[in-house]
Amino acid sequence: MGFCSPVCKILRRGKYFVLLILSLSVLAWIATFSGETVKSVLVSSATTQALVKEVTLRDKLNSWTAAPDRVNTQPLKTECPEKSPLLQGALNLSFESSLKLKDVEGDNKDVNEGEYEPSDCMARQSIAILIPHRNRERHLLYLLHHLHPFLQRQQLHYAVYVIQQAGDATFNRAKLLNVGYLEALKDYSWECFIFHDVDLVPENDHNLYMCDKQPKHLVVGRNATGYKLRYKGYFGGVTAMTKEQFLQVNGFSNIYWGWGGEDDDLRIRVELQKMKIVRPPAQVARYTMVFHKRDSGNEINKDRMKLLGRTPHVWRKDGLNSCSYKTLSVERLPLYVNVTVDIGKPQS
Ligand code: UD2
Ligand code: MN
Repeated sequence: MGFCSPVCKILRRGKYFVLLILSLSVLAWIATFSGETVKSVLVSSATTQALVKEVTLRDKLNSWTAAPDRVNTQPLKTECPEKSPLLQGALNLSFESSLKLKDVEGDNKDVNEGEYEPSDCMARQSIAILIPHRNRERHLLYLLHHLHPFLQRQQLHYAVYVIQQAGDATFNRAKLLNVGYLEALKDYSWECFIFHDVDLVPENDHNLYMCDKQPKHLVVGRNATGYKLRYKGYFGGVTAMTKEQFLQVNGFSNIYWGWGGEDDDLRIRVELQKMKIVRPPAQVARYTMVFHKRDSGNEINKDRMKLLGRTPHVWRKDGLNSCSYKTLSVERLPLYVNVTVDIGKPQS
């Protein structure tokens, strides 16, 4: 015993030591394994969520009234201030003939596929800018050049959609805007839509590109009309309506081919719904219209007065719910989403 006990002690201690090492490694292994498990559970649940998201997204794409919410990967941000500190007021607009698309892209590196959101605060509204277009590339370039920084100074979450009418049938501004609304909602549930002529450049960034409780008309005045409202009830050029307001009036009419009438038709729809058009103060709601002649393929619509008389009777069945078209392509360019569409031609 006297001889064995120190050896036994050592053996026993050694045993404990080995046991200790063994249990520590088991513990370490369990810890690593459970970490991995948690991680993999998280990853797989994220993947499932992503898949679920994609499935619901696809479902929602089939229905044009509902659109997917974006997966928010951003850390929580506080809401942007009611008045952006970045606003500059009246602007010096330039229309340089030497301006190139590459320059405008270079100036707007934070815009991704036509979309932007402030990095330091949460925008108060998400807005889709819809621009009806055919053969006005120069005007589009000037507008993009001024509009992107303008909207960024307003701290908005926005995306620009250009809706191109394919072919050379008579132009139909209103139907293109209906298409823009339907197509943009497939990307995101935009709460506000701005229907924007390609040749109108805002002169003052206090003219907020946000929707109101009532439909909003943003062009009180422009250079060519001495900055005066053209006539009472005028609702052309640039207008802002929420997703719901536009749905409530069944969007624009689809049957105004050629120049004129479609803006008054929208006003009638708004008035029929007992909504009231609001406008920002005249000193800020100012635009420069880049000079142009009447385009060929957009001749004056001689039927417009007759059509306007019918609006109260037909608005329920002529509009968003009857807008048939064929999307030919959707290109996600750096500064805008380019939707090319076949909207057909006037019925004889
Ligand atoms: C006025 C209105 C406009 C619309 C139009 C009658 C203003 C400031 N604007 O514009 O909103 O009601 O009358 O339809 O009062 N476009 C093309 N390619 C074409 C033809 C038209 O891209 O070949 C687009 C473009 O976005 C243009 C818009 O349609 O800005 C309106 O056409 P316009 O500029 O020829 O008509 P305008 O200035 O009389
Ligand atoms: Mn014009």
